[in-house]
Amino acid sequence: MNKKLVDAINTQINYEIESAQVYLAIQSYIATLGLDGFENWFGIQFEEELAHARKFIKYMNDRGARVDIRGYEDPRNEFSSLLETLEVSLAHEKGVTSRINNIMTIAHELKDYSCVSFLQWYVDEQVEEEDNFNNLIEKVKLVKDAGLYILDKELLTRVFVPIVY
Ligand code: OFO
Repeated sequence: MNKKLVDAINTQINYEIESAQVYLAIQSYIATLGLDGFENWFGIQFEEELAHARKFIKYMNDRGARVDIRGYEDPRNEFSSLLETLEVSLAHEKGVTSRINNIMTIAHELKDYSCVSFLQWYVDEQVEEEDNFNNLIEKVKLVKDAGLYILDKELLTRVFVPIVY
């Protein structure tokens, strides 16, 4: 693989693991609010981010490219409300989408069509990631305390679905 693409994917692998830490920190904060469903939901989000990293790592291994695991910045641990955690999460995912799109641009420039095909999964996944947080923000704004209780119970049912890598 071209070094420029290897470097870009290496950076993204580490950012996916950093994303997992972002959501683990949010999960820890939400645990203090007594919202078991949201706590569960963010725990699944943590698992998904690690799976995103592993899927990239598997692909790099399959292409004979070297993966470098690096250190991370401290995630944010303090928030003022549930809604703020969701808004922070949506902003985070928009940043991830931009990063994935940049890697896709590099893959196109290098005519690495295997990588273009592989990256399409992440392009599609980011639509779902942003949609998830947009939906939760809208729902949390719509419901009052009683509704929040019902929504929280609904989120308890989210389970981690392993991805293929
Ligand atoms: Fe890996 O998609 Fe969220 O961050």
